[in-house]
Amino acid sequence: MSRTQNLHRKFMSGVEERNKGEPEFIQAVHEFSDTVIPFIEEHPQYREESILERMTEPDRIIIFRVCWEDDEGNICTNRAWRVQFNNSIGPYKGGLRFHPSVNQSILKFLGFEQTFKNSLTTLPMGGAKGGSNFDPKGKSDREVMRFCQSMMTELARHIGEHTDVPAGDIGVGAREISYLFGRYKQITNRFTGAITGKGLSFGGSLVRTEATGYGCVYFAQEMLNHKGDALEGKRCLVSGSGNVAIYTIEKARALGAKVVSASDSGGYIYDPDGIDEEKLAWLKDLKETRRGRIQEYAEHFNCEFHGGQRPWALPADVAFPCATQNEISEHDAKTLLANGISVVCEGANMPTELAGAYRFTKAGILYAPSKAANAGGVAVSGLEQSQNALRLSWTREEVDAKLREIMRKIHTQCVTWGSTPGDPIIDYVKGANIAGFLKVADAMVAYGCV
Ligand code: NDP
Ligand code: 2IT
Repeated sequence: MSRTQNLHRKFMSGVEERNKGEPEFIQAVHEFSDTVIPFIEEHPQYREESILERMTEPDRIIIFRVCWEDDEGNICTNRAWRVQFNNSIGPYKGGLRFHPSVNQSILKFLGFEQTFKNSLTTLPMGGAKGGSNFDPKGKSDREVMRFCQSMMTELARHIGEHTDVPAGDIGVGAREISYLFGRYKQITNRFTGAITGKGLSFGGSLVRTEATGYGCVYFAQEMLNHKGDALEGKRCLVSGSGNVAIYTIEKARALGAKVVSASDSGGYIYDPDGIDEEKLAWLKDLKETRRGRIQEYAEHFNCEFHGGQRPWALPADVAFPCATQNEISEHDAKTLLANGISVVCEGANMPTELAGAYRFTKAGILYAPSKAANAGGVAVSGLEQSQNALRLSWTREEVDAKLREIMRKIHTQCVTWGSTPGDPIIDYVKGANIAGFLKVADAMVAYGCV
């Protein structure tokens, strides 16, 4: 075992000891420190200042009870969190997730990843994440409204445009953001950009809805172009059918790729002809308006539905995992590679298990980790904050051009820090981790012991 591998093992045993019962958080730190520790060994000032030890401890975690009344008048109780991970380079920023699986480990991993993702965007944003084990599925709009209002009654004390700026994530879309912002504005009596993803008539930014998916496809395009290849004509797999998946499908299609799958927690559809414009419009209506299930797509368009499965056994050139964490196992990674996958671009946060991610890196394919590939969403959130502060709105073309430029810059940073002289293969995991680390680490060094 090499010296740095030994250091990594020692460091991780401390992290595991301090974060018992938090497997997702430990996984995220493991992946990050694996590439950052060798870098720190070459730059001892970060070791002398214990930067990695400090970075892996959140600034604070706020945990609170959320009580709300359902339509039958029953009092329901949920647990909510805000993990304010690191505000070294800007006010805390990151989404809110509503899903029954939400727990402290998942929110800590997301807040940790967000810190470096936000650093990569080049915008001044710290890292945070929040959410609740509340399940919006099957709830009426009024129930969701009462939950959001109750949650914000507490959350409002901890956020603000210069403090912490939440946004959406799984289970939190336009409807939830509107309810949350409405209550925030009422309580504080201030109309500020303290939340992003707002509606266009009340401070939202054009392209924010599309930004994560579009940005993810722009990143895949950057990687392919860098190798002299293009997305056009490529056969793509997408998982999920929520915000990120839908706009990944839309942009991939617009750039001439063929997307043959989509999924939800019930299973996946396989559409060998590709999801075209008309089918996508139908899918958007199904998911964004009718809140239906992906199985209905297969019934409506007469294609295959595979219940309880993920689409990774289908042969393809490019995979865009866009549903949730750990949705690509090591076995799935092996299957994808055996079937000739050449690009994996992560729309979801940490969708690949550690062992699967190592397989992609070892195979030398174009593998874009989530903190680089899905940063377009938070980047346009940052642009929404800028527009709110300026009290004006930019056009769709302006925001889209800025998003493209940000994704291009993230790609350049990954190439700078992920290249090895004499080796044409770029390690995007290493590149994203080191580039994301540097800006935060330099700020922490400058602040001294705080
Ligand atoms: P949505 O709630 O809009 O959609 C989530 C999709 O993933 C749904 O199709 C959902 O299916 C599926 N899904 C969620 N949990 C599971 C699960 N445990 N097993 C199987 N399928 C699941 O969320 P988003 O599209 O916003 O988020 C998707 C991913 O992208 C997440 O990892 C999120 O953190 C990440 N992300 C989101 C950003 C954003 O701007 N929204 C920005 C950057 C990253 P079902 O409806 O059946 O639950
Ligand atoms: O994971 C993410 O980057 C998001 N859910 C978006 C966060 C944001 O503040 O827009």
